[in-house]
Amino acid sequence: MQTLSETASPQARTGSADFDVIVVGAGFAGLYMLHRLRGLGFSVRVLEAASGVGGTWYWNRYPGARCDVESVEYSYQFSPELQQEWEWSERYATQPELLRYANHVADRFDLRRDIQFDLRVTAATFDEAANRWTIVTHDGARLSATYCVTATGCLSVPNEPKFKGTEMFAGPTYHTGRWPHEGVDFTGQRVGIIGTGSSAVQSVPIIAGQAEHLYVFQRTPSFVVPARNAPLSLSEQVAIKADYPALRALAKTRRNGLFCETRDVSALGVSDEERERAYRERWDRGGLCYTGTFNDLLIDSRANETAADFLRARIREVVKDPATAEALSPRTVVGGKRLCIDIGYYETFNRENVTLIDLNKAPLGEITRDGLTAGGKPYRLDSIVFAIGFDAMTGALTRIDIRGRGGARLAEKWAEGPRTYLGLSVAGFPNLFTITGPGSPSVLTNMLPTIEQHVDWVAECIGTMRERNFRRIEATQNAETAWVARVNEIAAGTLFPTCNSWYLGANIPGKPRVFMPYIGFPPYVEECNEIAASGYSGFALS
Ligand code: NA7
Repeated sequence: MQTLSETASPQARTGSADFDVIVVGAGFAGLYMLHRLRGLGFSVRVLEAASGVGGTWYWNRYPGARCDVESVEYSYQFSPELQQEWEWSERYATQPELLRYANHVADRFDLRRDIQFDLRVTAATFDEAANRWTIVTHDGARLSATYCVTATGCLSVPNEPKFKGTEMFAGPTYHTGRWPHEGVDFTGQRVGIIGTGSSAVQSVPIIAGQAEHLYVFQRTPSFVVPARNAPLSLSEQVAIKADYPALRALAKTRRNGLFCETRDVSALGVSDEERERAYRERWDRGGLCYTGTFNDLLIDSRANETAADFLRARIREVVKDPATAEALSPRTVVGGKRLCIDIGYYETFNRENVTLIDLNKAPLGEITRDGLTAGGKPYRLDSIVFAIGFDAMTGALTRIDIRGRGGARLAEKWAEGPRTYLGLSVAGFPNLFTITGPGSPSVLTNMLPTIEQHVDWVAECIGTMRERNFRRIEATQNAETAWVARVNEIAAGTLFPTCNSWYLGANIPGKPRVFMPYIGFPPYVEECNEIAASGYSGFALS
């Protein structure tokens, strides 16, 4: 076995190297996985396609990009010192600030020496005889490890623009999820943006402030609540930091892992005045808490409609043109697609230089040399922005040629939808762990605590394997089948499946329509803990 110092050099890219664990991805999950495993004395190598750490915050540099979870919550808690020393400047951190934080963590815990950047993992094959994973990177380098941990992120593979004629367009095109590092100045340009999810809601006000004219091409309007972003004062930070352990503990009792509570009251069990007052209070507070105004918003469509009515009324108050206000008003379920939080999104549609095009009334035709057509009408454009989202949750995993026992391919196994046990492990793929994989709470929660819970569980599992002299762990077929059924059963009791969201893969043509996240953080954590305490029931160990 080579030592870490021998393999840390760039030359290792063309050689081979053996490790206890290879981690794919150096976002927040990969960084913490490395730290934990290193602490247990394992040899670890992290392979990262980007030139730096940060994962989604490395790539998503579009104008206005910021996290929709509050910065004091969207942060690690594994190190009380880190938690106390880092200072967030705003209620919602911008992408540059989040990237600075990721870099700070990498430096503070001396993580870089075990990370190789600019290396895209293309294949991972389990060798049964050797009981090892062979990992192949884009440049042909081969590395091997007893365990492979994927920390590839839930929103890391952009949805490719497959519009007819894209290649004909004479001007530049941009994808919000792969924004140029040097930034883009749209001054004096006619810009078209396709998509109205969170990335567009954040970038539209800023692009509109630069462009000569901005055309927003909308297929489905999003529900949007105000962020109420503001600088975080020193006194606010001091108060939160003094109370951090209690706040973090409380968040672990919440379905979505956030500080703010879901009120245990039905939207239909209160008077009209009380309901209006409750929505107003959450609206004024701003942020994702809005869906926690009542306990039945995501399970009862009549309850949800009251939350939707309140939001639609707010759109009409802001957007002056009634037809535009109506087009911006969603007819879907609040929270069924991820709620967006905004800073001046609706106000932007009152600008003279902004036009909303409802693609339901004027379907997208094709992209041409000079722009695009919608409803048969040509729109002359200098630049096009694709804000069309991601091949979420499974995209990063199925793009790697992952082969388990008997050469079985993960992408084939998941052809009808992802199948996992706990969202962490896949039958037929021993010693493979998928951090925040499909079938775990992941994107329905605050990602950072969820990542930490998975990483801690995996680290403890690998440590226990070593302690007990086991070399192989694999989810049983029965446990996996039962888990997939449970994930679906829970989702079926909610309104989530009614929306064509990326939670269901519905945004990607041809992707199987299967609800991927597990709903409910606390029971999930409890179950993971019980499984570990029972000696890993549902897994075969040898
Ligand atoms: P989203 O939320 O998936 O939004 C993508 C948007 O692009 C959405 O409005 C889509 O409409 C639209 N879209 C996708 N494909 C097309 C085509 N072919 N034609 C027209 N419009 C299209 O991605 P974001 O990047 O905004 O946000 C992702 C997550 O990041 C977000 O949920 C937060 O968690 C942070 P559709 O709704 O599918 O009709």
